[in-house]
Amino acid sequence: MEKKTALIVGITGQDGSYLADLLLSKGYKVHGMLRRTSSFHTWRLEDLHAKYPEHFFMHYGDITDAPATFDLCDRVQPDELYNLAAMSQVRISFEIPKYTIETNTIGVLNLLEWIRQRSPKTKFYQASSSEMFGVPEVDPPFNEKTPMRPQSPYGISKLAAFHLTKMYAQGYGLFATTGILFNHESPRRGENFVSKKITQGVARIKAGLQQKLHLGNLEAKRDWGWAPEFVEAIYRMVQHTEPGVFVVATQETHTVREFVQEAFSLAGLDWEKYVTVDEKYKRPREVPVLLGDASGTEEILGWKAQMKFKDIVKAMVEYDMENIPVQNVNFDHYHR
Ligand code: NAP
Ligand code: F7E
Repeated sequence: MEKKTALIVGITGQDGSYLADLLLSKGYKVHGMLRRTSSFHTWRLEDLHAKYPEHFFMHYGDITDAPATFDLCDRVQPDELYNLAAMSQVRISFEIPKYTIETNTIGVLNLLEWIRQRSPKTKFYQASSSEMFGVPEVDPPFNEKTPMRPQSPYGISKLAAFHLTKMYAQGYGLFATTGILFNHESPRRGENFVSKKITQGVARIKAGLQQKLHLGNLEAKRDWGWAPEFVEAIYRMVQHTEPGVFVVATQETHTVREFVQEAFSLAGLDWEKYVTVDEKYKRPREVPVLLGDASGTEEILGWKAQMKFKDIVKAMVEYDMENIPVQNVNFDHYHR
C-alpha cells in the first residue's frame, strides 16, 4: 500500500516532535514546516533524521506567509495536514496580541483556504485549547458543549480558529477536525511554561546552580496530562470516520502550588525556602481553574488518559536532574 504523507506545521514544538515520531513509526512520510530563526531549535527532532532518513523532510515556511504556505502544501500534497503551530504562551499573548492573532487565527485560515481551493481531500487537524473556555458561566468540568469565555488574546485567537475549522467542515464538507486539549507536559515541554520552569528550577537548585525560583499565581488549577498520550488522541481524531470536536483531558485538576510541592519533594528540597512569588509572572486576566470532561472522546475514540499527575511531575524532574539545564540565558529578564 502507498505510504500516507503528513505535513506537520509546528513540528519543532513539543507536540509536533511527538507526533512526527508517532507517524513515522506508523510508516508515514512526514514533512515539517520550519520557521526561520536566528538560532537552530530543532533539538527535539534530531534523532528522527537518523532513524528515518528516507521518510522525514523539513522545509522552511511560516503559516502567516500565505504564498509560501500554499507553495509548500502544493509541493508536499499531504493526505493529512496537522496544524500545531501557534504563539502558544498565554502570558506573552498579552504583550503581542496582534502577532498572536496573525499566527493563531489568520495562519489557520491560510491552511484551510489551501485545502478548500486546492486539495479538498486533505484531512486537517487544528490544535484547539482549553484556554478557550476561560471563565465560563458554569462550573467545571468543561466539555464539548460548555459555552466559552476566553480571557486572553491567546484564548480568543484559538476560539476564532476553532470556529473557522468547524465552519470549513460544515460549510465546505471538508474533513477539518479539532481537539480541545487541556495542558499537557513532558520533558520536551517549552521552557516558558510553568511545569518545565519548575522542574528545571528544581534540578538547577539541587545542583547549586540557582538560588531562587520566581513564580506567579500558585493557586491556579490545571488539568495536566502527558503529551505523548495526547498526541495519540490527535492521531485517532484524524483516523476517525468523521471530523468533530474532541476534549482531551485527564479529568483531574491540581494547583501550581501542588506541582511545586511535588517537584521539590522529589529532589528532597523544602520548596518554601526557594520559591518566591513575583507579580511580573501574573497575568492581566487569569483562568483560575481548568478541568476537562473527556468522556465523549473516550466513547467515540476509545482514548483515555493513563499517566497520573505525580508520575508526570516525576518523569519531568528525573529528566531535568539527569540533564541539568545549562542556562546561558537569564530567564528572569523575560516573562515565562
Ligand atoms: P509549542 O511547543 O509552543 O510549539 C509551537 C510550534 O509552533 C513550534 O514548532 C513553533 O515554531 C511553531 N510556530 C509558531 N509560530 C509559527 C508560525 N508563524 N509559522 C509556523 N510555525 C510556527 O506548542 P505545543 O505545546 O507543542 O502545542 C502544540 C499546539 O497545541 C499549539 O498550537 C498550542 O497552542 C496547542 N495547545 C497546546 C497545549 C499544551 O498544553 N501543550 C494545550 C492545548 C493546545 P518555533 O519552534 O520556531 O517557535
Ligand atoms: O501556566 C501559572 C499561570 O504557562 C499554567 C499552554 O500550553 O496550556 C498552556 O497554557 C498556570 C497559569 O500554561 C507561573 O498563571 C504561575 O495559571 O504553564 P502555563 P497555560 O497558561 O495554562 C493551555 C491549555 C494552552 O493551550 C497553552 O498553549 O501556571 N503560573 N507562575 C505560571 N505560568 C508561567 N508560565 N510562569 C510562571 O512563573
